[in-house]
This record gives sequence, C-alpha cells and structure tokens, in this order.
Amino acid sequence: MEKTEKIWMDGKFVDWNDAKVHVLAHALNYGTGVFEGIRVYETEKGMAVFRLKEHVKRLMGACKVMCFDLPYTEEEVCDAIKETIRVNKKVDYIKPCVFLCGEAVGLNPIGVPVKFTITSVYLGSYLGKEAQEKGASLITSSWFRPWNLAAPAGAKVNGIYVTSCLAKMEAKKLGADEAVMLNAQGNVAECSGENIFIFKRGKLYTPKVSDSILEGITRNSILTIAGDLGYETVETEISRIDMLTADEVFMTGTAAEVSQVTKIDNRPIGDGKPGKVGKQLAAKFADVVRGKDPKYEKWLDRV
Ligand code: PPE
Repeated sequence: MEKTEKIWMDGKFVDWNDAKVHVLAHALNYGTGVFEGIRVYETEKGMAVFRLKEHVKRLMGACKVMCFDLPYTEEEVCDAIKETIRVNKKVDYIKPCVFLCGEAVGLNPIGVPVKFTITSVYLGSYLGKEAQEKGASLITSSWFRPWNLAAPAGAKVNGIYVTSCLAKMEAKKLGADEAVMLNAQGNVAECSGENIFIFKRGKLYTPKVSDSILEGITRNSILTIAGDLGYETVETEISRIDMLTADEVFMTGTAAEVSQVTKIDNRPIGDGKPGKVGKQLAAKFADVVRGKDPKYEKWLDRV
C-alpha cells in the first residue's frame, strides 16, 4: 500500500500524518465503527469510481444499524469521496470510515461523538501478485463467520473484522493465501474479505445473503455479468464438500476483484489450475470496471 497526501476528516482535508484520534476513542476500544472499501480505475474518459452509489448506500445502511448520526446526504458523501480522489491523484482504493471518536470508558455508545474520514491509497494487488496470477490457496478456518444472531454480519462493522483477522492469520501461518469461513450451520459463508463462488455441473453457485455473509457489491456485479453471459446463477447453501469437489472456485471483493482459487485445505480444485469460467468472468470484470463495455457504463462514476 502507498499512502497519499491528504485525508478528508469531517469536511476538511488534513495531512496524512495529522489524521489522528485519541487512544481512548470508543471505536478503538469497542470496534464501534463502520467502513467501506471502494475502487477507482483509470478509464479512457478519466478516473472512474466503481459502483460508488451502492457503496455509499451500504455505508449509510451500516450507520443506521449502528445508530450513527451521519450529518451528510448520500450525494455529499459521493462528492467528498470524488474530491478526495482529485486531491490525492495516485489513488486506486478509497476507505471511508464512520466511527465513535469520543473518549469514553464504558460500552454505552449513545451520545459518543462520531467522526467521518475518507482515506485514499494506492493499494495495487490485494492478495499478492502470485496468488492473483496463479490462483490462491485457501484453508477452511477454524473460526466461524459471525452469524446474523450474534453480530450484524451483513454490515461492514469494524468489530466484526476481528474474526476475519484471526481467519486470515490462521491461513498465513499455515502457508495459505486466504481463509474461507463456515457459518453457524456449517455451510460455506465467505472469505476474510471476499465472497466466494463455485462452478459445478455447469452452474455458478454462491452462498445466499441470509447465510451470514456481507452482501458484496462485486458479488452482485458478477451475478449480473455471469447472467448476461448466459450462465445460470444460484444463490443457495453451499456445503464444504460442495466447495471441495467443485470444478472451479473463485473469490470476489472490491480489493481482491475476481481471484481464482486453485487449492483448498491442500486439495486441488478441479485440475489445480485457474478455471475457464472464473478466468472469463475475471477478464470481463476487468473490462467493465475500466469502462470498456458500454453496457455497464451505469456502474461508473467519473471523478
Ligand atoms: N466479505 C467481506 C467480509 C468483506 O470484507 C468484503 C470486502 C467482501 C465480502 C466483498 O464485498 P465487496 O467489496 O462489496 O465486493 N472486503 C474489503 C477488504 C477489507 C479490507 O479492508 O482489507 C474490500 O474488498 O474492499
């Protein structure tokens, strides 16, 4: 990751090094924040943010879940994000965060001041070049995806990401690139920061929204693109065995984009090489986000 010059903080730009909060900030101690991850791409008509409105809507939905008062409209948030990109120039990933910044001891979040920041960085490849090109290896994590009864699994809430961090660390320590988490029912939920798809018997499957996943915007884009390409797509329960015996597996996420999975729990997926369907969808997605397919122009917001 490469840092940038300015961070948007409650309506003003501050230098990267000055974007600070107190050690007793409520969010730091209790995970009381929400965030987004948004990609921006170079296109022939200039920089374009991919599905900006959907990301901002999801951020505002997460604020609602957490009862955070965000004194900005959806349009103002979109404008602030675009302004942050313009100010910083070399940017490919934006991270807006809304969190309780007030100094507090005690859980009660009511009345604790909220801060809204927009950080932009140059991220490049999220999973590493090798995993991205040759296919990633996964483990099934011993940590389960926090389920809907225990946490707002469908909202990008900071505190929930402790489980994702534990799962990711477990994968890395075992020499794998990424971890897939099961849900309370023992079915496949998602990876630490990506949704998961399998291709099997000619159909594309992905866990359904109620299976304690984050409803990914890349997931939604791939379901749409795959449908447009003539694939049958199914949102349903997926067992670990369905996943291990799939012809192809791939992950989707803003940061990871469309990443092929070639190994899970030391077993090759299909023939152990990136699959045809996954590669086709990754290539199409790469074109769509760069404005090379007019059909999906509506997903791009020019900076
Ligand atoms: N599941 C989780 C748990 C998740 O964090 C993400 C995004 C997704 C699925 C995919 O959602 P979407 O980006 O809307 O397609 N994970 C972010 C990376 C987290 C991080 O900060 O690192 C991302 O891809 O931006």
